[in-house]
Amino acid sequence: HYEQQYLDLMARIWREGDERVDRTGVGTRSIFGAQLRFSLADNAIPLLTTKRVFWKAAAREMLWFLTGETNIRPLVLQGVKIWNEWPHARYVRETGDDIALDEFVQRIADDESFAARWGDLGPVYGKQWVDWPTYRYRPDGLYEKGDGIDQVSQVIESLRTTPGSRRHIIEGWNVAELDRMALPPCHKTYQFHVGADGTRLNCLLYQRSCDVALGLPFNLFGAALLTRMIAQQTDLEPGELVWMGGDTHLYLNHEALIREQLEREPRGRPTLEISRRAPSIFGYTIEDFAVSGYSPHAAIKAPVAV
Ligand code: UFP
Repeated sequence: HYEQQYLDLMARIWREGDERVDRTGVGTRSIFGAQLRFSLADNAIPLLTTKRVFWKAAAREMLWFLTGETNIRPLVLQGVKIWNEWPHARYVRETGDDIALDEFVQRIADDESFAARWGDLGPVYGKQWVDWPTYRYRPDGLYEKGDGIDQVSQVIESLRTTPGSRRHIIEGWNVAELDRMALPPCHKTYQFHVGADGTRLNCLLYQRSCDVALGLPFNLFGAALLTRMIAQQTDLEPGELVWMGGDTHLYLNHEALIREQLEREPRGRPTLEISRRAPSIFGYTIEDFAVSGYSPHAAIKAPVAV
């Protein structure tokens, strides 16, 4: 079963990983360098079945990236909670106001100007993907702002015109702007590749840092969905998703989740259907996506390290 790779990775990290004190102070067991491979052919999707993964949240997040948005408000209004902890932590840190997370999120939803001030994550994925900033030298030696680069459109164009290229890359790691991001990109590089017979689109995701229990299930689904949308837009068949991790870790406070999940058996092979071809990569909506054959084991709750 495709999921066994994930379970094996989880078991190996828990068994053999180096214990490290990480940035969050929670502590991890970690290995450096890991690879997973999943077929995306015939609508196959690397969605975990040993616990319920709320794939719609990952899909909404992916659509949000494609809009170039970096404020959490549109996600909050759709009930997607995955980014809430970061702005909340910053708010508490910078104002000293010890507001509860739920209350903070409610304010983001209710108060647009509060959201504008406190809901922004800085120039994270969406900004870099579709509007990577550029600068021009002026004759007087100063810089001025140039037009932003839409990497997503450029990759689609290059896949269409030079499918054999080895340069189909969407990059999130904008070195000059890392210090303004709430979280420097984890899934930082997506490389696309057209398979030897010229009909299949493969994707390699390089993730520099990976929370295997909570982050990876989302990141795999997101990458697969992005690949499927781009394949549809470029008239290619979905090929393979290759995932590569840098610091690939389990948080020590996820022990209960890990023990529970490793006792479960994968169940069935869900598929992802995209019901229509949107006019462009930016035209998809959540209603265009359906997952079938998904009857996973129950969700497992665990705290996210901020
Ligand atoms: N993380 C993921 N996937 C994501 C994301 C975050 O696994 O999509 F946004 C995890 C990895 C790590 C933490 O545990 O969040 C980021 O911390 P750091 O920047 O210190 O690597």
